[in-house]
Amino acid sequence: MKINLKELSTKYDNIAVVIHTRPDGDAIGSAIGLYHGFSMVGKEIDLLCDMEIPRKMSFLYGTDKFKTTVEKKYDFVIFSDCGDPSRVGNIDMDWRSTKTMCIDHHQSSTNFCDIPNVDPSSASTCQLVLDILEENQIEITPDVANCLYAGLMTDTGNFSHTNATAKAFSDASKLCNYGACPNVLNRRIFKLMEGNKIKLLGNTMSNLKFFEDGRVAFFYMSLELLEKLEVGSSASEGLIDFALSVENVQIAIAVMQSADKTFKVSLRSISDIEVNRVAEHFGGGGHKQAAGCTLNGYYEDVKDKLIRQASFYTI
Ligand SMILES: [Mn+2]
Repeated sequence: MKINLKELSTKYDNIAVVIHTRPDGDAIGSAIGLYHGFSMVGKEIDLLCDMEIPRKMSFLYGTDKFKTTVEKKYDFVIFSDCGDPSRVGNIDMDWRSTKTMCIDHHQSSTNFCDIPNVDPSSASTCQLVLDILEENQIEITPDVANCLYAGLMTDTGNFSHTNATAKAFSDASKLCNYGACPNVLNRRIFKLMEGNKIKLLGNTMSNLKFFEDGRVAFFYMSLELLEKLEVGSSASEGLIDFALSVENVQIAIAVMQSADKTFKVSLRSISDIEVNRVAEHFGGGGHKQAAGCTLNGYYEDVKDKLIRQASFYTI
């Protein structure tokens, strides 16, 4: 057994699982899976995320367990679905002086933990957590199965990206056997949209710009627009997939202005185009078909730089 939950829970007093900022289903689901695993061996651990769990995901069991601030000193910290310590955002802890472990599947994962468990061949971190729970013979309840399924579902783009492999489907099947409900999760996570988000969708898509003979699609969400439509930063999630669904588009780029005036960039690509290399050029990272980075400067410059870099990868 690679990760023995019982052993860890007796060896360490205060254990925390920390996930990346702007948490997605995989980060949230994997952390809750770990919380469940530890609690089944009699250990109460803390879950940390620097912001509130997005409303879309807050129906999932266990999301009320997350804390946004660090209140104690931990002697063991697990970074789940988090390829680099900078991704934890405002979680303020001296992780360098504690024992750390990673459970992650990002290609761009940096080797910063004492105990690395990084498997880029896995479509989601939730599948790695599923393996850990099974290895530790932890009973997986329907609630926990739903959390893990939610992560697998979001990271495979509802089983539509190239990482939706036979393994992804067999793990999904396992989770269904544990009681996960794909139809409920599909509706809550992929279908339901808040009214204001539909407005944001309408606005961004009607202002969609095309470059490189239509191979690159680009849209921008200013802080002013987000405030006018009264949508939070998480409302942008998923909109980029509409841009990528336009015929002939190979790379979609979404730029969102943050409250601190930096530009948060999301990138998506069709198969064979490694958009993580575009993100990495600007100090970001991610997966081949879904990546991101943060840029500073003037909007027009940021836009030009991104489109120029993306153009190197179109076919
Ligand atoms: Mn993930």
